[in-house]
Amino acid sequence: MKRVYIVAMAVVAMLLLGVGSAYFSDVAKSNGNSFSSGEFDVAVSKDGHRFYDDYKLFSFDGMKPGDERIVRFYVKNRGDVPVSKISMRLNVADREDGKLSKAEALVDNTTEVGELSPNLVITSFNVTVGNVTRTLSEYIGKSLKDLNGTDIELFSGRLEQNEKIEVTMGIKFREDAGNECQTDIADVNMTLYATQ
Ligand SMILES: [Ca+2]
Ligand SMILES: [Ca+2]
Repeated sequence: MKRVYIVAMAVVAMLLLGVGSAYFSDVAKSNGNSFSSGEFDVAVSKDGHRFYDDYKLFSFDGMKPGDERIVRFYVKNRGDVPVSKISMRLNVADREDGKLSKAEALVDNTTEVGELSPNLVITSFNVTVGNVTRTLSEYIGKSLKDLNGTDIELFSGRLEQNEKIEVTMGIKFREDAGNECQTDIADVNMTLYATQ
């Protein structure tokens, strides 16, 4: 058994030497080559048909505790270079809408800062590409305030030109939110980062 092994090794070594001592040669030419850069562009859409570089996706007004809304949007690769990763960062700012309401004034002593975003909670979070849906369960149960400034990876893989992803987020106004949230506004800016 041991001998067979040694013989085999010797054959391999000889074959390798043979490759190094070949005398064949050949020349091929290639002229007129060039590099050009492709376009790298992602865009966002509310309906999945018309896409924009900058677009307001939602405005939910007059919400009351217990209300739930679905945010749905699409991100498309509009360029001709494949996208390998898309992430999203939310920038959330809380403000009061003018002066405090009567009931609010009794419990809210911060007139400049609103209290809404800690009371808006993610109830569902899905990303669909083609017919595959992935749930981003690690963010469910977190508030918009918790997600403020966090980089959320929406997609990783290969998104070709004109392919898109669909993102849906369920957001619920906590049932136990207090009067300090009345007439408050949470401004949400969303930035989508795409990587080649
Ligand atoms: Ca306040
Ligand atoms: Ca308030």
